[in-house]
Amino acid sequence: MAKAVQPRGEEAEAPPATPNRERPQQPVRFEATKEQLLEFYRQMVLIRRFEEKAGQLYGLGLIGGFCHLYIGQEAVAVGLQSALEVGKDSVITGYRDHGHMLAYGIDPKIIMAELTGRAAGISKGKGGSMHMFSVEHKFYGGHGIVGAQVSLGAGLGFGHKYKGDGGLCLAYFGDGAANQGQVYEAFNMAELWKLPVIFVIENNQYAMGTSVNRASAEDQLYLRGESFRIPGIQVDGMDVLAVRGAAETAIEWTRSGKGPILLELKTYRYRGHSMSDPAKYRSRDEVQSMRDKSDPIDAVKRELEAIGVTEDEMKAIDKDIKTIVANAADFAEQSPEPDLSELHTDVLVETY
Ligand SMILES: Cc1ncc(C[n+]2csc(CCOP(=O)(O)OP(=O)(O)O)c2C)c(N)n1
Ligand SMILES: [Mg+2]
Repeated sequence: MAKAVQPRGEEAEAPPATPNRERPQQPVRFEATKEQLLEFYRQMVLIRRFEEKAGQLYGLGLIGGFCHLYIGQEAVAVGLQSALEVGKDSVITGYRDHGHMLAYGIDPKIIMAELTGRAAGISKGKGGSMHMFSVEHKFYGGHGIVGAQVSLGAGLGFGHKYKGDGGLCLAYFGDGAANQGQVYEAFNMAELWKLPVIFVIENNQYAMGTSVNRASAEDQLYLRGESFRIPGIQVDGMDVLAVRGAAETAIEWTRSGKGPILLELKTYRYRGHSMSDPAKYRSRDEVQSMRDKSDPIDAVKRELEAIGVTEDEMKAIDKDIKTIVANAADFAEQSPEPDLSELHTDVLVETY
């Protein structure tokens, strides 16, 4: 016979929901060598300057459609992807994807050319900002449907396990996407089948104009995997060394066959949601205060200073990046648009 429902407050004390579960180690902040730290700095400055330039080109009408910038979030992609094995592991993300491509060492010229819709672009100029893709790097997009990349990421993880290729999938999504239903179906399957997937919530505090606290009953997003037995870790996403440290822990967990893990990266986007965001939902002071107190590039600069890297050495990197970005913009402006015949190619998914 079914047990009568107990009135609230009178139930016997519940046992812990998930007893005797193994938990990952608390991550330790990564101890980077001077070379590694300089490389993190270089990549983060590249992303920042690239995105600023993309914003300018958009303003000039050279980039059309949607364009979501990654400024403020640089430490996330750089810290996480620096720990992956390019070509073995796969990466998938949403539409805010330029930084993830750059962090993978993909040529800024062909990323910028994609933004301006040129044939030399990484998706042949037909994907644009939201649909960057590189089979060679196992970088599977660039997706405009909020949350869809999470299910696809579980599928990529399934592929790694099925083929036994030793790879894992890093599936990024936002704090807004974390409230999407399919995310939890993907979580369930991923844990049930112990898929090698690192789910990464880039919590930049806003989903378009809605803050996390307005939209999320549980705003500690790293807990969102708990009911699926997926362990979660909250990470300072403005500190590239903390991010890299968390990546090490997550990779160790996932590669050793323990199944998925969830990382919540606390970060912040400085610019609007997209280029057409009037930004009425937050104050200028809030943004300025984040820039002043928590900027991820300033933080790496301080680390570099502490180990004796001079201002001049950093300026030399900045100069180099300026040239790389200027060349990428020139290339993206001058290279030809796709041929009209390309209108009818790549429309359906083919073998890849
Ligand atoms: C299924 C679906 N619903 C709604 C949208 C419209 N939309 C685009 S971005 C976005 C907000 C997502 O925010 P978040 O996941 O936090 O990512 P962020 O933009 O902050 O990187 C919404 C609602 C969409 N693209 N797809
Ligand atoms: Mg967000």
